[in-house]
Amino acid sequence: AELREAFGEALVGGELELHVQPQLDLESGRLIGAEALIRWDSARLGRSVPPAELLVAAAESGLMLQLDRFVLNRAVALLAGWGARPEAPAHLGINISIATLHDPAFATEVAEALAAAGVEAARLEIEIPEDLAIRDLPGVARTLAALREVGVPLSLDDFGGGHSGLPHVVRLPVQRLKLDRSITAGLPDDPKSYAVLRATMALARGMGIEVIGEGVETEGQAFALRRAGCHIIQGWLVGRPMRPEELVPPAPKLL
Ligand code: G
Ligand code: G
Ligand code: MN
Ligand code: NA
Repeated sequence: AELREAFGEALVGGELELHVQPQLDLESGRLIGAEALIRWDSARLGRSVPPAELLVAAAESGLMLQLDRFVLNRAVALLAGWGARPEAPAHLGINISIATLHDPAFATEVAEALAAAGVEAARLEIEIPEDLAIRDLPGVARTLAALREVGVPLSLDDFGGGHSGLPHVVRLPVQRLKLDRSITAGLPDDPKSYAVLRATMALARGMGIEVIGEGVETEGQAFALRRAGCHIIQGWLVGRPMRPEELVPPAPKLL
């Protein structure tokens, strides 16, 4: 109960922040994107609250929609601040909850937020939690279609992490698959991980979409991904989630 109250205060009181984790294109050597991840240092609780716990507090207090809107608006403000600076990431991905994806009006809010800040729709990316998309495709289909109409790219998060069903995936209007870090963790040696990687690359090629390798911690993992044709990576090897102003171009040793 105290957690829920504290969260409600944090949401209006400015305690929530977005950190960003860089995504590197191994072909061009450029920082091409970033993922926004929520962070909460609670003064009242005297500790930083992990995202999983924060999300439970948001759900239990009925504040998930407000949290998603906060994330949307902060992300759009970050993109506006980065502007057209050549070293800034071209796009920023946000994580959105199931509840919000059931609300077709969300697409209108996204369009309005982008227009108000003068940010191109192509620069904001929306990450769809894989389990949700699979479980309730009809319920989110309208919102996803509306978001595509706005021009926002969609990515399917945690792909290959256990919930995926191929027939569903091919019906989702996504531009990117984010390969789950449990698969990356098995690279380069585990044959099953490598099989999932290859199958994912073949699927993406067939659909004409991109794959991004998540949770990349070692050069061996990056090399295995690249060899399989996956040249966009995210993970500690490239950078930890960090405050937006700390985001810098990748170190040359990674290229
Ligand atoms: O940053 P970290 O790896 O601890 O995030 C843990 C989980 O919380 C991830 O699965 C991530 O998708 C989710 N998450 C992080 N930030 C957000 C957010 O702003 N909104 C939602 N809905 N989920 C988030
Ligand atoms: O589910 P989602 O992909 O949104 O979750 C992102 C989560 O993964 C965040 O909690 C982030 O802190 C974590 N993460 C990011 N990079 C790495 C990594 O290289 N290794 C591990 N173990 N976790 C990572
Ligand atoms: Mn994500
Ligand atoms: Na993921």
